[in-house]
Amino acid sequence: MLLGTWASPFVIRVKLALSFKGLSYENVEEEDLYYNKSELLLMSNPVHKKVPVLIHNAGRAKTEEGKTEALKQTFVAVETLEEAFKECSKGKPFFGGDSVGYLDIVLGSLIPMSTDTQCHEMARDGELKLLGLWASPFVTRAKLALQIKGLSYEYVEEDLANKSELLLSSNPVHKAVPVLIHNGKPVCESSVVVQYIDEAFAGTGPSLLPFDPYERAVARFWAAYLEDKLVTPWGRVFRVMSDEERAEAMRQTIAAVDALEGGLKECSGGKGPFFGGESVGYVDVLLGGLVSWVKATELLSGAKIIDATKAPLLGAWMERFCELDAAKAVLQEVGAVVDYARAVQARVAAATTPNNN
Ligand SMILES: N[C@@H](CCC(=O)N[C@@H](CS)C(=O)NCC(=O)O)C(=O)O
Repeated sequence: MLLGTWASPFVIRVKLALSFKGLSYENVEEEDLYYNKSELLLMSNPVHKKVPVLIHNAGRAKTEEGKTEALKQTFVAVETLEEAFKECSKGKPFFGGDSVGYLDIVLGSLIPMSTDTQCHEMARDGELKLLGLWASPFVTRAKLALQIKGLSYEYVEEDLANKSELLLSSNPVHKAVPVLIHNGKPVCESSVVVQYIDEAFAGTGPSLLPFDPYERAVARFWAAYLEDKLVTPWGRVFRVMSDEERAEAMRQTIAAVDALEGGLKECSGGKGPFFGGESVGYVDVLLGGLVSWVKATELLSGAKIIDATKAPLLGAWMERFCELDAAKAVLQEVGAVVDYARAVQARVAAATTPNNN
């Protein structure tokens, strides 16, 4: 089911995707998106209260009990198939005997689902180079993902005042770090880099994005929320000049933490302290890359961004995250970030102060 309004370009995107995939769906038009949103919309997208919302398999097993039951039924079916194999193959290698039969084809079509990751890994393993800047929270995300996956790579520190030819040719659009270069091919934008590492090295180390497409969509929703609602205003804290503008940027950053607390609850499913549940996942890496900067911003401004009394799950998340070996290996020293942030603010002030000489 698709909740939308005919005029929205964002809804049209989803309609196009559904149409290209040849999928039929129920189109539910929001009658009055501005003054009277439907209960279904408010329930389905409580964070932004916006269309489009795609509702898939509303009746599918969502609870742990439901999933366990579904898994049990799968195992029972496998046992039955084992018996059927004995009966059909009569000691030969296939259901069809010496040659492949109908059941071999049906079952064989499922094999890529279980071996996909290994094939992927063999095909894509190779040389990895990371162009970075020690202080950058975005580069820290890439470092965390590589560390968690246990991948070795060559690290090249960039001087942003004098960018290398390699950086300019690898990221000609933004000319920013991080850039991950894999077998000579550049990948830009930290969130894209983290997803790439997870997908290209699916057979190595733990998975960052969940296997289930719905859970993956939920993780990506919170990743987008983090970028739009928290990282964007927080970046302004260091780039604006007036105290009023800085206070407003801080207010928006802190306000975003409220909803993120709900996101942590939803993603972790009560299974553990992380967005990924018991172990770190995609959103943990994106937020984790910011941790030293969050602490430095708190020291500089005197205001708490992640306040454990208001956001207890995130407070506990931060403590547990900092205890991880990967975090200890990668996160910047907070004092060094404080000095760096002061230098950035001084540069911004010098650039915007009129020269009276
Ligand atoms: N949205 C980008 C942001 C990357 C970014 O802003 N990187 C900064 C360093 S923290 C940079 O390289 N800036 C280029 C410059 O200052 O010219 C990402 O997530 O990768």
